[in-house]
Amino acid sequence: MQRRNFLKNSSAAAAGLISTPLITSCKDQAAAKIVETETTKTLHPITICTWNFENATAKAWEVLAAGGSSLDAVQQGAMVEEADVNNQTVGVGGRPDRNGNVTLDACIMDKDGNCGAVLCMQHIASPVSVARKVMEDTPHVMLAGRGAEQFAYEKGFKKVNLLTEQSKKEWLEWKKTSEYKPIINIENHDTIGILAIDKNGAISGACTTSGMAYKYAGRVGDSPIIGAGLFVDNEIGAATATGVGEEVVRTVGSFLIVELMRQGKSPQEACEEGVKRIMAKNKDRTDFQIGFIAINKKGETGGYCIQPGFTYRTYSEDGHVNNPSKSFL
Ligand code: SD4
Repeated sequence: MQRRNFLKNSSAAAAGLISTPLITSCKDQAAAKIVETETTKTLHPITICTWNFENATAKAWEVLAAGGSSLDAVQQGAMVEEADVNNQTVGVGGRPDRNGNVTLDACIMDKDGNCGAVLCMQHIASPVSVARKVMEDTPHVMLAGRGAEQFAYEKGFKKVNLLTEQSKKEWLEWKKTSEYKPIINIENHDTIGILAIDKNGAISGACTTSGMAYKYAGRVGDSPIIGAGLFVDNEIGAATATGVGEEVVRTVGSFLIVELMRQGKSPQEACEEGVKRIMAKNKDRTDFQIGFIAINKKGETGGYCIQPGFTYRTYSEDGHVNNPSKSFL
C-alpha cells in the first residue's frame, strides 16, 4: 500500500475517534477499545523474517503494500529464497542428505488456522507453494516424500534438479571424512520463516528449508511441523523458528511462543522464554543455534536466539530493518 493511502486511512480513523461520542458506560468503553484495536489493525501491515533476507521481505512487502493478503505475502517472500541457488539451506541449491539427495520441507498457515505442509520432498523448486496447494486443494495437512512429489506434478509443478554443482562439491568433500559438524550461524542456518500482517489485520506465516545438511535420509526437522517451526493464531500473533529442528520439535517451540504471548508476554519476552525452555533441557550444550521470531496482533515484533549472530528482518511502512537479535549466550 502506498504511504499516501496509509495517511488517508489514518486521518479517516482519527476523524472516527474524534467524533466518538462521550463515553458514558463500561459497555461504551469496551466498544471504544474495539474501534481502537480495529484502527491499529488496518494501519500497519508488516512482515518479519528470520535472518537477513532482504529480497524476501522486500517481495512480501511489495505484496502487502499493494493491498495483497498476508498469505500471498509470506508465500511469495519464501519463494524468493527457495529460488536462490546461493542459499544452501532452502529450495534449489540446498545441501543434500548423506546420500546426495536434496529433500525439502515447508509449511504455510493462514489467519483461519488452515495449514499445509510437505515433508522430505524431492525435485520440486517451491515446496512452500506445494504446501499451499495441500492446504487449499486437499482435506489433509501434510504430504510426505513421493506422495508429496506426485501431488506436486498433478498440480503442474515441474521436475527440477535441486542439487547445484556447489552443493554437490561440498557433499563429496564431506563424504571423504563424514565428520560433519555444522558451523554455527553459517551452515544449516538459512532457513526462512516469514510472518506477515496485512491491511485487514490477517496474520499468516510460512517456513521452508532443505533441513540439516547431510542428514539421515528421511530426516524431517521442525520447519514443516505446524506448532514447531511455525504457528499462527490470528487472535494473538505468530512465531517461527530457525536452527536445530530437533530441539524446536521437543518444545513445540512456535506454538509455545504464541501461547506465551496469549498469556500476556510481548513477542520479545515470549521468544526469550522459548529459548530458555530449550536451554533448560540442554544444560551442557552450547554448540547449537536456534533463533525464534514472533509478531503479535499489534504488529510488535521480537526475536531471540542461543548464539550471537542471529538477525531478523522487518519491513513495514516505517522502512526495512535488519535487527540483531539478543542471545542467550
Ligand atoms: C531443520 N530448522 O531442518 C531446520 C534447519 C534450519 O536454518 O533452520 N536451518 O532443523
